[in-house]
Amino acid sequence: MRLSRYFLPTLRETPKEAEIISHRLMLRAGLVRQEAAGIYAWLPLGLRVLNKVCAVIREEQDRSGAIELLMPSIQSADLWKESGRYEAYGKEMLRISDRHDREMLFGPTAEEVITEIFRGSVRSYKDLPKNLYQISWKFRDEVRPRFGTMRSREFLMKDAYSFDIDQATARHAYNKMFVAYLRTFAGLGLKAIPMRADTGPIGGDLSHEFIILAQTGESEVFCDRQYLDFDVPPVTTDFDDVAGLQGTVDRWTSLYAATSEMHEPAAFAEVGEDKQMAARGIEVGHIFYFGTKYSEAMGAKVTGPDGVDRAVHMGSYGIGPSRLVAAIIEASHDEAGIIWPDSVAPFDVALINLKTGDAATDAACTEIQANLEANGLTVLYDDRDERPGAKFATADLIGLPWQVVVGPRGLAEGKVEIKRRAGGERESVAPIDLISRLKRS
Ligand code: 5CA
Repeated sequence: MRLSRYFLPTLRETPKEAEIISHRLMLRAGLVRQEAAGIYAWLPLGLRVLNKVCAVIREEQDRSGAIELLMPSIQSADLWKESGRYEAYGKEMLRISDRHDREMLFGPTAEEVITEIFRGSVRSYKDLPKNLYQISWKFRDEVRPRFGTMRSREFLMKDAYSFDIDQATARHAYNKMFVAYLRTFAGLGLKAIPMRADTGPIGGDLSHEFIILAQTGESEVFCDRQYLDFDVPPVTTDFDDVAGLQGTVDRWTSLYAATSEMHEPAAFAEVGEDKQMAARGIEVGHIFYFGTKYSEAMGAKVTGPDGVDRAVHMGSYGIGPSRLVAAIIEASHDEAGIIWPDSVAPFDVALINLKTGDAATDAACTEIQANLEANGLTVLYDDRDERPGAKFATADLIGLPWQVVVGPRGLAEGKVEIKRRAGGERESVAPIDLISRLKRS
């Protein structure tokens, strides 16, 4: 993609309304634009990152056996009256009436809709277990939307819902998501720690929040620092291995880790002082087992092997992709801008032409772009008629993992320069060696 033809409205000034670094950088780097309080447009560069985050999430959901579907964002209030949550949810729910004065709402989550789908289609224990997920926009009329897409009113959520015949199999479904989440956050270049959590309006008694440590995080967290060195379950993990998965979850829940709502100072005191960590964190995922809370209220039953009908055991499992984009920036930036982990970078390479208009330099850049793209790398080619300083600043700000710098002086010696955005290391290479160099790491 040529930058001169792209849509990248970067800002030179730091927007005053943005309190935290990720919000400032998302606005400055032209990733998002606020359209109303807590409501954002995703601009082309931001959308590429958001899509990459979703791709990593999908890959791990699919690997664990979950199945994707898509539910409506506008839901009928009747379903929520059945579950008893219509009144309970309060002002956070955006209530709408249609032209026939029917009560509708913009879904803040989808337990009711998925339960309705399930009860309409599944009758027997033989159809279980099932885990169905979607990635879709949710709306919560937060009192204080803030920090950009970190706590917005409209936000993207991956929400999965598991259905099982009894508590033991539901536990396995919970463990599958637990392990899929560990892999997902690692795949996004993040260290997330599962913490015992409060269940809030979702309900249930078994719940973990996945927290990323960051100074600007909204949650106060207390945990054993040894979690930071734990190995993430490998790609070869067998999700059908009940005992194996339980072992992994047991290990990842063996040490102290709790958010402030669940904090027990006496238990925390038993963690050796050198291992105690009191920090701030960002909640990027939240999983719940809530048993038959919704299935009983809404009549979602299956016939068991004994011929007797029983309410299914359910869990729900959320991740916030739009929040994650901000969280990744909180975890990975410097004073010049964003540093994207490779897995979510909007393009792999920023190709910088130091002398746009110079025939030889232009030709070399065009050829390098074509060559990189032919080898599967995505390239944002800065062909604008700007000074090199401005191009370097843009490249650092938008944080693509690699910069390839092409100028007449280097070309005269048969070289271009590569810079790794993360560490800032520079290297001179012949254009022909670019591919092998960039693919090596
Ligand atoms: N139904 C359950 C799980 S499917 C649920 O709603 N869980 S939740 O309330 O914890 O939300 C799931 C995830 O969505 C959170 O972990 C967070 O990553 C994201 N999220 C929640 N509220 C917001 C918000 N206001 N802005 C951005 N992301 C949010």
